[in-house]
Amino acid sequence: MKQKLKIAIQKSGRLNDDSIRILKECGIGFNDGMNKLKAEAMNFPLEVFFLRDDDIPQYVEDGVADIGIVGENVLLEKNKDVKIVDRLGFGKCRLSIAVPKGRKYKSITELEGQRIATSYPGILSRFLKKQKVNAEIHEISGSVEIAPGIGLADAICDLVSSGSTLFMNGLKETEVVLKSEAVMIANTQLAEWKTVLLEKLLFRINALKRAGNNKYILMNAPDTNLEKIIKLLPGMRSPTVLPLSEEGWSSVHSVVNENEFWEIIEQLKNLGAEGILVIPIEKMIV
Ligand code: PRT
Ligand code: ZN
Repeated sequence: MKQKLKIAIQKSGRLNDDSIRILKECGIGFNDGMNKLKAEAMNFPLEVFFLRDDDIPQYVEDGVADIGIVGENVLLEKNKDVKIVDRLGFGKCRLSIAVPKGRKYKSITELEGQRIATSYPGILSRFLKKQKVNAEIHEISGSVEIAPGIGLADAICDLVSSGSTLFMNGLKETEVVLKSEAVMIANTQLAEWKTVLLEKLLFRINALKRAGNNKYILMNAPDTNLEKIIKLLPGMRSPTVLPLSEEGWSSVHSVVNENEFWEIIEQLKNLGAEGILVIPIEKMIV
């Protein structure tokens, strides 16, 4: 039997869909049927384990799985000996402290001696220690946001994404303890052949990430401003320039980074570029 790399992903929950999607977009197909513990990939030597996210760091540390996809918040809470090999750009959230909306709050020193409910006692206690604040940490496993309302705590420390859960429970965010996203973790002592497979996988993931951050753009440009337009568009090596059948105009193609995108479009328009088309890129290999 061919040797396989073993990856652990969340069985169900917020990271499940995106973890499966990223592998599929890397060309790795598998049956992700319900109630399955594991699946064999069809076109990559990979075995996929479906687990609870909380268990993934331990499985990777022990080498039961070689790699795994997990929220950085879970990883830091579990404090296991694994390494982060890539940040995946999904599952973004922050771990924040929140207090009742009506309470006046100026600084973290006001939490001295107070009760804070959280499912992240490890991360929170390290954070408070750094801030030189002594508080009573109450560990609860779910529905943390109701703790102040029922008199269990004065503040909470929980994951936030849109902020609507805090809002609905009459709470306001006061400190960001951690910014988190899904990360790829790996066992620290992978065999050479496993490292080779991991590198292959990361190469594909990076092609996806790069593509997601870039757009392919095409436009008609007046030849009079062609040089200035080309200077704005670095492209992969340099932009493609093709003559239009109408004299004095060219078609220019290039790749533009999302962060600079709107600024560049403005400048292109000012230089007389017309018919600008922007197209998503599926994969980008440099
Ligand atoms: O069953 P299993 O143990 O595997 O899953 P789980 O229930 O422990 O985790 P799950 O699926 O809820 O979340 C998995 C991971 O998704 C987390 O560890 C984070 O890394 C990431 N993530 C991203 C989030 C959120 N955003 C998020 N908003 N995890 C939880 N939330 C919760 C938060 O706890 C709060 O209850 O959503 C609520 C707040 O959301 P907003 O949008 O109202 O602010
Ligand atoms: Zn969990």
